[in-house]
Amino acid sequence: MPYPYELRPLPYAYDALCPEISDRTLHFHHGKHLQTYVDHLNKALADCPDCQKKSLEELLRDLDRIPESKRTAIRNNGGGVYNHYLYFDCMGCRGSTPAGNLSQAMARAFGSLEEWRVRMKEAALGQFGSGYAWLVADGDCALSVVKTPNQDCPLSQGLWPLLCVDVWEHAYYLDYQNRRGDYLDAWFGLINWDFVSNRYDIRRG
Ligand code: MN3
Repeated sequence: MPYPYELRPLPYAYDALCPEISDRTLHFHHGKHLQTYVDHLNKALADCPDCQKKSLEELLRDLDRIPESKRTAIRNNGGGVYNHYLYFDCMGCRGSTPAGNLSQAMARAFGSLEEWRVRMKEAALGQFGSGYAWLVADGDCALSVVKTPNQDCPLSQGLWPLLCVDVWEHAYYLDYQNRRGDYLDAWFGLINWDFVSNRYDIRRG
């Protein structure tokens, strides 16, 4: 994904996540909200040739190496692009379960998939205001659950994001209004575990 960034299509149709997430929500979320992050990221990078040469991952991993005048805009809008692509990529496969190495690592870290769900929901409900809950791997490929505010990305904390759930109200308000917990319960059933398992294998190398 080099500069200038473009809005990547969803990996499924806008109505693929119905009824849990409506096509109306996805149209706004992908076509409007994410598009705005893409536009603002390009604007922030327009007069920073050094930043343009780096990948989005590199930018977010090393925010301290970005010129100070650009740092906040790239943190917010670069995170906005990266986090949304991961969020959308991690959905769309009902009935899948963690496979292979990821399944074993989850058993080590959480005991069971059910226990992971409890912790993930706790993190997502506990994120005050806007943000995300994440399944992440550390440098030793050990797993944990973290939450971040706004568009902050775990890459900036030296963690590798495997899976995230967006708990900004724009992700669920049209379908669930204030019921964030109901949205989360539905989201668990939409996870594309094959994608997440594969992402973990890539991280392990
Ligand atoms: Mn969002």
